Amino acid sequence: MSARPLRNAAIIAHVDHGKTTLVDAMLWQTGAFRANEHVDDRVMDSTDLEREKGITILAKNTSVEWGGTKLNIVDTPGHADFGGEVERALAMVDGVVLLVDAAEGPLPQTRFVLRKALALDLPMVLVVNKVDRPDARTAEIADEVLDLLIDLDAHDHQLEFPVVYASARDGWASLDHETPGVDLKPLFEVLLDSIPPPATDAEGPLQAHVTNLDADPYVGRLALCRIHRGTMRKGQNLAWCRRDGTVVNAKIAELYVTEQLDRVPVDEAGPGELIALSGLPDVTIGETLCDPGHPDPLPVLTVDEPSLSVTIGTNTSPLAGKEGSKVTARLLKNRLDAELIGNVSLRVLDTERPDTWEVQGRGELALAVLVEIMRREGFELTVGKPEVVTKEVDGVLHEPVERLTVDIPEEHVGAVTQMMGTRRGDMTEMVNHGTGWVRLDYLIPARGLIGFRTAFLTETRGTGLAHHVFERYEPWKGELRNRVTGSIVSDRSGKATPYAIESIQERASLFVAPTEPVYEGMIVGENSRSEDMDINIVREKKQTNVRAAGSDNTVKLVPPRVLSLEHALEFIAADEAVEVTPLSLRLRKVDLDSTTRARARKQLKADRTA
Ligand SMILES: Nc1nc2c(ncn2[C@@H]2O[C@H](COP(=O)(O)OP(=O)(O)OP(=O)(O)O)[C@@H](O)[C@H]2O)c(=O)[nH]1
Ligand SMILES: [Mg+2]
Repeated sequence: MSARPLRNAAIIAHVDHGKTTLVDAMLWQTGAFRANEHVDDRVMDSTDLEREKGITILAKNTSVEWGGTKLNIVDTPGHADFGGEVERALAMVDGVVLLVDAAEGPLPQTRFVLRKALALDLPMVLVVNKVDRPDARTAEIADEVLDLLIDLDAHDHQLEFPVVYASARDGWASLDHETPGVDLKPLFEVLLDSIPPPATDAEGPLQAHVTNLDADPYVGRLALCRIHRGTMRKGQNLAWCRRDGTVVNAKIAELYVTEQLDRVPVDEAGPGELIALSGLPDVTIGETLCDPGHPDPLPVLTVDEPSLSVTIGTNTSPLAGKEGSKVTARLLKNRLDAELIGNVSLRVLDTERPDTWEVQGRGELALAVLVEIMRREGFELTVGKPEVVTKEVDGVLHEPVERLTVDIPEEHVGAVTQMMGTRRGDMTEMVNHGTGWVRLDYLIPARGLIGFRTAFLTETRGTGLAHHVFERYEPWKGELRNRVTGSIVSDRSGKATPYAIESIQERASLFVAPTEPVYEGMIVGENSRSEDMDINIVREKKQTNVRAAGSDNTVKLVPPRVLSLEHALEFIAADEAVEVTPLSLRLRKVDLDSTTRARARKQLKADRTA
């Protein structure tokens, strides 16, 4: 084992402010790659979905060596829906690097991660990143972070922190905002100076906290731990303090530490190290591993509660079973249970249906990512409309409220303020940067944000930027209507025809193309009016012998609107669902039968007028 000095730091920031890019640069400049080696950008974003979406979803650690000191770095996701990953990462480290984009400044997730770091009283280094941007406001950012700290009730000692200016993309850092740097040396020096080394009680009885899980194809489940005290040895016996309070005897099989991007087997690891170990097949996050003579559990890790839920069930559409390999309720339940083990931000609850579960998560993206991963594994699913998770506080119904920041060109302020009003957003601040862009801050019920993005982009002609993060629970704010349009529903099964599409396309925006299979109760478009409309989308043109054959070809068809999974989930109403298979996304009514739906609509009208 190396007796090198050690530092553990997490990089935290709002989404896209450049965390993973900075880790790339740190790896390059400490010799992780050969000069001529081909390495993809953002090497830590290693899963398929991360590469496709260009965002970090899972926190991951790497290590670099600087001047003889080993620096473990945990790269965290910046998207609000994956905040649970950040909370866990903070449990592994002794300090944080807060990254803030020099042009965008602090945004909602900056506030969230900073609040978590303050609560743990972790020392902080501020890195103002992307100072190369032409619209950078480099000199203003440190003050904005200071304001944010004061707003978050930081203690006096937390208001002093070193500031480093950087361009992660170009691989340099500087202590002076007016002088560009040449490499990351200034950043490394500040980090080693300001992030304290872990407490080094190497002789005390072993105590290690399981903060994450991973899987290895050869040795099975890996527990990722921070060693808080003592030394851990390969093959050693452990007192395994379980979540339920019991203590079990266990034995470490393999022990690994991270060196750059690799997990390296070692015989022992000392206090402060971040390690991975195998040998505990059903270990879960938050458990403690101790010296057999000193079972001394650390508090079970807690993360913020989920605020959004969807129902996920087996595919019950008439087209079920044609495209996926995993279609049974049992397979689905096993998969959801398996997800719970590594993803502490999720909850799975039973519903009254034996083939459907309620899955709660941090936001639409977190839930959509789970569904996307499952469909790639071969699942066919029915996913319901996202609903907020409410709770009773002192007998009063409460709902989650989010902090929302929007950046928009000045000319859209009127339209956006009006739109926020109907969604019951309360404006808390308005800043005009004098650049033609305005920043508006809101507190808004999470319900008001369901389906918000599409409407917001329409209002701002695609230019607006919006970010939100959970703030707190507040009393229920009353009725709120998000979608003003109805659905166009197919009244029978068959294949959509050009003729039928042409006759409806002026009054609706359609989701299906000619020859696509449809079924009774499937949603084939969005009605421009507020009510639902059942139509025959498989209608063939009457053949007459007057017209020339092939006249269908002259029909001018508008291409169908293709919804992504996130958009589909945003779009659907309470009585609608999304059918997900490995190959297709279809929107449908929960109740497919057009007769019973018509009856229900009539009943609703009668109730309203009564
Ligand atoms: N101009 C400029 N762009 C940068 C810089 N650092 C990162 N970027 C760009 O910003 C984008 C986001 O970078 P990432 O490193 O993925 O950001 P992140 O903070 O890891 O994002 P999440 O993990 O999804 O929260 C990429 O397009 C980078 O190329 C920089 O110093 N200057
Ligand atoms: Mg990242």
